[in-house]
Amino acid sequence: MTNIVKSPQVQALLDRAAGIDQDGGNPRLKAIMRDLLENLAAIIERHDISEDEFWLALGFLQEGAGEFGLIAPGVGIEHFLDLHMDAKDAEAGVSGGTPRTIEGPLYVAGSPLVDGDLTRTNDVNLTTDPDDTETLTMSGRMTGPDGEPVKDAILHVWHANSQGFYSHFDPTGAQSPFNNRRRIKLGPDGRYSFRSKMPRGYSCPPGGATEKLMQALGRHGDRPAHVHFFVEAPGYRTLTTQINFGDDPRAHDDFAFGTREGLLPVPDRSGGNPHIEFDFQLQRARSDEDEGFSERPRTAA
Ligand code: MBD
Ligand code: FE
Repeated sequence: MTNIVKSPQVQALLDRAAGIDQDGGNPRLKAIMRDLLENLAAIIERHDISEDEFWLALGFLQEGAGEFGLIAPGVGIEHFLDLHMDAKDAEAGVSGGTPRTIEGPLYVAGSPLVDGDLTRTNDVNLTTDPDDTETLTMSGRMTGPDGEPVKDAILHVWHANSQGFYSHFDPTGAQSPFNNRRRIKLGPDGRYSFRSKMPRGYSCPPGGATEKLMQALGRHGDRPAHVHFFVEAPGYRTLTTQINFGDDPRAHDDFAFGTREGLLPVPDRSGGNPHIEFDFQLQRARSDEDEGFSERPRTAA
């Protein structure tokens, strides 16, 4: 195996390419680019990557750019971001509450904000398109670190329909905007309750870059059925999470690595339709930033 990455010639090339010898530019970006390029060079050397292979990979990324939001969870990096945030929390002595898990690429900002204060309403419905599958109901409590009810929370919910498709991203064009998407404004008691239609698991678009990559890795591109949540509330840290169904045999076989212990409630089917009781526990915000959302670009409609 050749061994040139650490040579003075290549090190000088990497320094210059990352602008290390220039005053201008963004110092953080320069440091990260320097590392990225050196690691890329080391991989080329370690695997003796040919010109053909290098340009094939670049062409794949170029053509698949529209699916980067799907490739990131598919290769486990979105989950790694969670593990990294968990590790930083642990280091800072921050713990407790409902586990976070990946947002995924299919949130749409601006969904209808509906009254979910259970002293005023008893019917919050997420599904506005006809769907001939079981009704799913979900309810529970939103509490803080000391078990206190969280006041005035907004619970964002989004999930697929019975075909595994999300509104705004449905290749059949069948769904109306914001089907299975709501922001539910809770009352002072922190209780929530909604009804919806049972989602099916998601599969990557057939023939797309993510599916091609998964096939080349000997993997599949499917997610088990799941329901996504953001929880925001004054004074508390915004939570990004999801649930899977604890009785779903495929719950642990997620191409996007979103499944986590603590996020696998088992539906109660004794009343006919599945009902899930799930309590959210939030951490207290330590800064304004904690109360906000990541600046990830999101579809808005
Ligand atoms: C999804 O529905 C999803 O939640 C993720 C993370 C990736 C692809 C589809
Ligand atoms: Fe999803």
